[in-house]
Amino acid sequence: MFRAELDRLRADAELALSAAIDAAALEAARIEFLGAKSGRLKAIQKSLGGLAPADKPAGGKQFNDAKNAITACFEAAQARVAAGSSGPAVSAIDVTLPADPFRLGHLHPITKTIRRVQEIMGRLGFESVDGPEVEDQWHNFEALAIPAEHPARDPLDNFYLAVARGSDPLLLRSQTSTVQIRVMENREPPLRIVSLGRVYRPDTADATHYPMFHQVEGLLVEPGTTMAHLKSVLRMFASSFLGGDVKVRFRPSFFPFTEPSVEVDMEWGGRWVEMGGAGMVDPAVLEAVGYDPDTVTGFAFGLGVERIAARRHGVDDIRDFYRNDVRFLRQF
Ligand code: FA5
Repeated sequence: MFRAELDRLRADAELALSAAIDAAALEAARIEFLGAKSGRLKAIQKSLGGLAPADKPAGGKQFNDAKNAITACFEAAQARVAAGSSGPAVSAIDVTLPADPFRLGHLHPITKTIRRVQEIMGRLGFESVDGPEVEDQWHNFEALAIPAEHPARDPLDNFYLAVARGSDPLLLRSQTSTVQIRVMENREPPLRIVSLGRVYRPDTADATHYPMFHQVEGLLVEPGTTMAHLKSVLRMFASSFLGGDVKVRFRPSFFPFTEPSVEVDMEWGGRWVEMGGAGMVDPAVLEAVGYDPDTVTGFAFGLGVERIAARRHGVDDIRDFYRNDVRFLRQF
């Protein structure tokens, strides 16, 4: 009993004294434990008299040890408070304060857009495939019926590399239509593929242009395919991606590798914005990859990923996707 009480007293005193952060707290602890009249040590000293005579010598020694330890602890606390230290490390940490928030990162909005497009097109049966960003003239132009004299091949409109394959300078691909060719060269119809990736053009950056951007390319080659299938797939994609109320418009246009060709516009903030091009795969392209244009038909489309992402999230300027301002990026 006596021993247990003494141990508890000693533990309480050491805790109170080492946690005292100023002279007033130290004095309060001194009075509570070491006070000459009603301190807890004094009270326990009185109970020594109640011990059996045989236990008294051991009890007296235990009492003296505890008293010396508490006194030493008091002197150490006194020196610490006098030196202006705010207390031992244990009292400097307030475990009741809320922790620093742990910031989690997340995917870039363009990466999220790419995954969402892949998921929607996947549900329509389109398999996702990749192609290289460094391309040769055949896949970027010639197989797509863009001959050597075509203005689209102008060095001012492309990022040609100082590296050539034979006499053929390589370039950073200017469109994902290259992947149509790569897939058709290696597979037989029927085909439904979608390819999302970076393309490069020396365009001046503005609200709807950037020199590096992403395209989503779709290609379907199946018997009996018509423009009606193309329009349905694009409308279905637009309403899944942007919401049921989006308006889609098809304007007659020209691309060397589709015939007939259309521009695909979507209404954005009260005005129509061009999202991409599309059309029925040109027989010359089917021939270039070794298909028989008399038995095979298909459609293809290419949309700007930054533009559809901007339309979806109400972003006015696609340059914001690449400014790396976390206040902007955190919103997605
Ligand atoms: C093409 O690139 C064709 N390959 C599309 C195509 C594919 C047509 C298959 C027919 C069949 P165009 O150059 O129009 O087409 O570019 C397509 C889309 O890419 C544009 O509508 C636009 O949304 C986006 N785009 C073009 N240039 C930029 C740019 N500098 N920055 C951001 N987006 C761009």
